[in-house]
This record gives sequence, structure tokens and C-alpha cells, in this order.
Amino acid sequence: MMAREPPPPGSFIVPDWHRCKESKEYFNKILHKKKRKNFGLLESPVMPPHAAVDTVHYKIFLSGKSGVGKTALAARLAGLNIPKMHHETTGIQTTVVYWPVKLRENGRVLFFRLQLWDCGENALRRFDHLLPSCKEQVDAVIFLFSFTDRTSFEDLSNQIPKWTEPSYGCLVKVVVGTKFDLFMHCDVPERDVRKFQETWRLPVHRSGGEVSDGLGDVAPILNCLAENLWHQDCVRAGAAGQHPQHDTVTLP
Ligand SMILES: Nc1nc2c(ncn2[C@@H]2O[C@H](COP(=O)(O)OP(=O)(O)O)[C@@H](O)[C@H]2O)c(=O)[nH]1
Ligand SMILES: [Mg+2]
Repeated sequence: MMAREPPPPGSFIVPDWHRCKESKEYFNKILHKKKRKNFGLLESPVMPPHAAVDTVHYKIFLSGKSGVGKTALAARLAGLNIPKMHHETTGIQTTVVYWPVKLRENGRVLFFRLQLWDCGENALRRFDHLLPSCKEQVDAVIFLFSFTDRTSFEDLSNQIPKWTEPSYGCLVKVVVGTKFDLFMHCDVPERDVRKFQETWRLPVHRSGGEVSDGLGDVAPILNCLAENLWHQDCVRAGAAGQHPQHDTVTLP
């Protein structure tokens, strides 16, 4: 199957919208005392009635070997503290991330609700039913490798084709290289990353360092996910000859 080119950043959504003044009233809903608000499974940001926005829901699976930084990335994207110690994640852990986005086409604002599925490798190996439930109705996969572990990078070429079977239909694929802050131990040179990008035509992001309170660190990854998910919905809807349909939640 031919790799579908991802849309260039900023094709469908306003890039760096979090920096615009007019986005404040929306981003304030995912912040509390300048830190990110933690949303439980049943919680959501609440806008005043005159400014109600729709929420679009997506399921995202984090793929990568143990210790690569899946749990840390989920925490980072949600703006939570990153656990310093590495504990193999037992079973499935899901994290909900809300991210407001402005569509370029019509200026409409949407809340993206990204449910990140993080599953420990041992658990996946031991319990056969876990992987199918992770894969069920999944909208996107984040493939992780660590800049300090060359084998995790080389393994991407085995991982990605497993998610390209036609049974998945189209699936958003994004790559994140973790531990970019540990450049003294970097085991994956820039030219290899470029070659990988040319081969697979997938967006590659770099992450690492302390979690900051600002949104600047995570905005490129969350905007990239949102943009590709939205694009995928438009492609799907186009194939079915209709406009994108969502389980929209009208906020009270
Ligand atoms: N310096 C640095 N350490 C990281 C980064 N991401 C994860 N770690 C550390 O690497 C270890 C494994 O991360 P974890 O998220 O538990 O890996 P998982 O097994 O894939 O869930 C932990 O000690 C993390 O604190 C990063 O970007 N930079
Ligand atoms: Mg983990």
C-alpha cells in the first residue's frame, strides 16, 4: 500500500493558536492556576452557553518497547508530572487530553478529546485480550523510539507495517523520539531520522526534558495529531460522500 502523505502542518488548523489572544478563553478551560487541569474519564471542559463548542473524540494507542517513555509521554501531553522511576505499566492505563483547535476553513473551534492508551509490554505479552482491545476502533498510533536506544529506532520498521493492514482502514501514524534531552547519549543521528522520514513519510517529533507549565512543548505534537485526525475524518467522510460526522457532545 502506498504511504499517504500527511498534510503539511497548518493545512487545516490554525498553527500556534495557543499563542493568540482570542484562544485564551478556550485554553483557560484546560488550565488551572497556570497548570494543566487533570481530566478524569467522565470530566470535560465546560464553556459558558453562548460559547459552547463541540468535542470530537479519538482513541490513540502508544506503541513502543518497555522503557522507551510511553508513560512519560502520556503524562507530558496531559501536563502531569513525569514519574522519575521506571515501573513497567501494569495492564492498560488511559489518559485523557483535551486540546482546543481552530479550523482554518470556517474558523470553527473544536475541543479534541484524545484518549491515550498506554499498555505495558509484559502485560501485552501475558494477556492476549489486551492488544485487541487496544486496537479496537483506534484512530491513531503514536510510535515511540528513544534517542538513547538505537534498537528502539530500528524496531520502528517492524512496528509500523503491523498497523498498515487494510483491516485498520486509514489510521493516523505519528512518530515521537523521546529522551532528546539526553543528547550526550544520543544513539540516533539526525541523518538517520531524515532518512526514516523520507522512507515512511510520517511526521517525527522530538521530546524530552522537564515538563514545563507552558503549552509550547506539547502544542506541536497535539496540533499534529489533531490535524491528521481531522484530515482522516474528512477523507473517510469524502469516501462515504458526506460531511464528517461525530459523536458530538453539546456542553451544558
Ligand atoms: N531524560 C528523559 N527521561 C525520560 C524521557 N522519557 C522517559 N524518560 C524516563 O525513562 C524511563 C522510562 O519511561 P517510561 O515512560 O516509564 O517508559 P515506558 O515503559 O515506555 O512507559 C523513566 O525513568 C522516565 O523518567 C525523556 O524524554 N527524557
Ligand atoms: Mg509504562
